[in-house]
Amino acid sequence: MDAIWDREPGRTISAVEIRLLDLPLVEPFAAAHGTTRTRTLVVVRVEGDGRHGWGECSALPAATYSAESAAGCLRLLVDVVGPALVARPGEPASTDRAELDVRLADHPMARSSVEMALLDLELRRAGRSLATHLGATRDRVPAGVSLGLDRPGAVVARARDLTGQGYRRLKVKIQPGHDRVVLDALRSDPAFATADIHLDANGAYGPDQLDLVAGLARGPADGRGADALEQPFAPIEVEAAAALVERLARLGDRPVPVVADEAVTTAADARALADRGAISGVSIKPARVGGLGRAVELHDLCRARGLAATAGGMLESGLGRHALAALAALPGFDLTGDLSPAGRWLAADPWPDLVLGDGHIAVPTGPGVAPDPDPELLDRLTVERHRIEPGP
Ligand code: OSB
Ligand code: MG
Repeated sequence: MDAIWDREPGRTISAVEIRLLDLPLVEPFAAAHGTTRTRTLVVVRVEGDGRHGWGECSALPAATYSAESAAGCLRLLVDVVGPALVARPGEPASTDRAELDVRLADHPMARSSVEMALLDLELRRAGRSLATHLGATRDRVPAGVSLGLDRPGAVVARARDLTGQGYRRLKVKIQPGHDRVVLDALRSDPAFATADIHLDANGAYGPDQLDLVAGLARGPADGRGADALEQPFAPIEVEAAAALVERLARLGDRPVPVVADEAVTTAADARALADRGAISGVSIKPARVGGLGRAVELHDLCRARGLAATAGGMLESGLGRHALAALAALPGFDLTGDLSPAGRWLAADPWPDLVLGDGHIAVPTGPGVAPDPDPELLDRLTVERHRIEPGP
């Protein structure tokens, strides 16, 4: 899977183009880690042998969810990674994998974008779809959608609209003071009494709130609870997470999964947390974990360790969303993921979007990761453009 990083003789990258885009949102998206108002987004285009490939760096406009930001990734990609990727005359073509990995070690989202662009180029060359390359076993995946923080009544109205559109899972953002009341508002509506509802706290709870958090999960005593709890505690609160997993396990033989998002960057993170009993599932986001290759590695790890897996989104453009849909078609994703078209939040997007139909997202079958963006819209939404070619 990671072979894409290896230097292949004769396969050179002749130019790298890095763009900073400013994509308008349909409306602000609020979560415990902050509110996203406009989708500043970095994309990477690699060129070689008369072909090209596109990659998305899904870092958010500000470093709120993780330590990476779009602006920070842009600098790293423009100043360090781009120049390392292009071949210089008289020098061996392109940097080798180990070198790039060192440069990108602390920037999984930047790494993910480069990997996606190189992979897109290779897959287009081979006429192969990403889904086939990753080992997809399904041609469509159930659609799931994430709902930002809002007043309970507004969340219910939003949920009604989204289930009407066919979404099969609602991932509802929560934070202290905005949890039970939202869940109760949903569950007391007959439309959502048995709906698949996940709660995502983005680490907003402290260890002293274990009782409250545990009380949000569906259990024998509370049929109105949630079906999954995503990142209730901050990543460092491993003991609280372990106590939660243990407490939920006592409630029945099909315990509500405690899904790590921010707490897992690497497979080693997931192994360590699983060893301590502090997770029962992982939201696998290609961007957060450093790319699609590592996402597949985590998927395999989840299967081997009996952990639930869900494909997680980062408010990507249609490009990143195409990659997410291909990944989500792997057999180990047993919880419905963040599988919604980018048009759910982007008011304008140069990339073709995923298609929602009959409560499912069709897994893309075309060559490469995604079709090409609309060049005019791309230029119109570009705020910075850097082209890196071999130096003299
Ligand atoms: O915590 O899952 C999260 C978006 C940006 C950063 C973090 C998260 C999210 C979402 C949106 O919840 C999920 C999506 O892209 O559909
Ligand atoms: Mg999350």
